[in-house]
Amino acid sequence: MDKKILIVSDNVELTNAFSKLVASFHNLDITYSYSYNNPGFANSANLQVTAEAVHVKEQWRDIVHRYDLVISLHCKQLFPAELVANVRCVNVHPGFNPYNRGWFPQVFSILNGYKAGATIHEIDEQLDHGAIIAQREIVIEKWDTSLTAYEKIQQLEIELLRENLESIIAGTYKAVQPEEEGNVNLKKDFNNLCAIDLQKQTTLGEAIDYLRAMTHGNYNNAYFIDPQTGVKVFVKITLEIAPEK
Ligand code: 0FX
Repeated sequence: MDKKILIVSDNVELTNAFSKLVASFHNLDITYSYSYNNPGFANSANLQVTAEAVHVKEQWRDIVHRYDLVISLHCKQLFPAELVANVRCVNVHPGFNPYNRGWFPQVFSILNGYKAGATIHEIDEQLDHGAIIAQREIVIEKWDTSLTAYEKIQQLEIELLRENLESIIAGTYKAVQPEEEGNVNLKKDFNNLCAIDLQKQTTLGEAIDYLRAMTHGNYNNAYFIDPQTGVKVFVKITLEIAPEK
């Protein structure tokens, strides 16, 4: 009988990569889905699969009934306890658990120096917390921004998926509980980071680290308010490695 798998994702690139990886597998019945509050996902020009909206808190009974396995590829919804207790749920996470679990891990790794990377783990009731199936670290260089670190992490997530997909689907991996609880950052922690205190005393090294942590392509993250005019100004940094002489 076909194994029924639900993919829940709010990340188009990972969804497309996953669909390519499973193309060579047989006896799988895969449903792709995205968060009910992220309708733009389904209309994304790049999306290569058909996907339906899902509200995991409201639909957990149906999901448990219908699927043998749920895989989250950056699903922005928290899985309820009833869901994770009744069907095997696996998460692909853009961080090196248990360090900087939660929101935008590489941003916090640039700031606090904790390990960054990708982790595939079983989902339990806590955020990015369950037993680890596979993980690998990336090196964050002094010239990396949030974006360049994130690009490395996303490639690593796809590699880890490629290497472990068979055992994830079959459930034959040996998952290991993280040795520590680590630390968690929430969306509000990131939002708090965005406001620049113009009076804050720091070293230039720390200031550069802060700005590269907040620089992610076109996103407007870090900002200050001009005290004279009240104008809000977004700040990004450009880092360029000098050519070798
Ligand atoms: O999907 P995702 O890469 O990851 C987030 C959480 O970090 C992760 O822990 C969770 N498992 C997942 C479900 O949700 O987030 P994103 O696609 O919204 O953002 C990707 C990167 O873009 C982020 O790491 C930093 C950057 N970014 C994003 C937003 C929305 C910004 O710099 N500013 C922003 O406002």
